[in-house]
Amino acid sequence: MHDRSRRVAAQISTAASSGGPAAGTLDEAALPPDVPRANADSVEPLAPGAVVLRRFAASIDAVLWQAVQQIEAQAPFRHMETPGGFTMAVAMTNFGPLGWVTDKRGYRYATIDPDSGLPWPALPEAFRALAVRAARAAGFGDFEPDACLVNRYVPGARLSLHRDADERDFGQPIVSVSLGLPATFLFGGAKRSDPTVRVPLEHGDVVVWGGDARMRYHGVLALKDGVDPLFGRQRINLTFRKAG
Ligand code: MD3
Ligand code: FE
Repeated sequence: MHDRSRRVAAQISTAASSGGPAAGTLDEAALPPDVPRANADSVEPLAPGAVVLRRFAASIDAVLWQAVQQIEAQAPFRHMETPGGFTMAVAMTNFGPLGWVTDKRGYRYATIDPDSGLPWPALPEAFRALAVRAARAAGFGDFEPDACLVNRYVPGARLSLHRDADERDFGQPIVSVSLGLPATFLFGGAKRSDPTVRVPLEHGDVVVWGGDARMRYHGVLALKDGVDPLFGRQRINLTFRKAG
């Protein structure tokens, strides 16, 4: 095992055995106002079931960026419509056998891109490996994603509080990868009206949401303007799911 992996593994076992607060409460002590940012491969327990792997994806950002650019040719980003008739501020597309879609008929996973009539682009192996490694690092050894929702935020775009509830097995985690401009993530509770905690997420940060965190409300504050050296004036978020 490399030194780096050993350090991460040690930190994870510490995080896993430290107990933390009761389910449904946030470990405020794990969320200092100034979370370290440039700290390569640090592991932070965020709440029961949620682990932040700071900059876990940073070393393969060029591969991720290339694939995100290439997806435009087969399955371009689009602003989907919610069942309530609103157009989403976040533009979306998907990699993998299943893709998340929303329209007037509702939310669902679909094997065919409704805009093109074609399957979604295959999940690149580097994406799959990244998600599997992150899930394993957080204690989910049997995670095999079949869906990768790709969210694109431009300055001003936000994602309102929601739960991810369209997957079959809520025992499987969701792995999220933040790329490009930094964002403030809102992490709520079991009810929409529960208080939220703000979590800054930067380029390369990976979060694994499982266990008691899996069904909690969450969202993203309006993206602040800026320019990322690689991704430019946008934030890309990948969410890996076992949907089917
Ligand atoms: C917490 N995306 O695509 S990723 C989404 O940054 C979504 O684009 C956000 O919420 C984004 O559904 C946040 C973080 C995330 C994903 C799934 C979760 C947080 C979660 C599921 C349960 C709890
Ligand atoms: Fe979500």
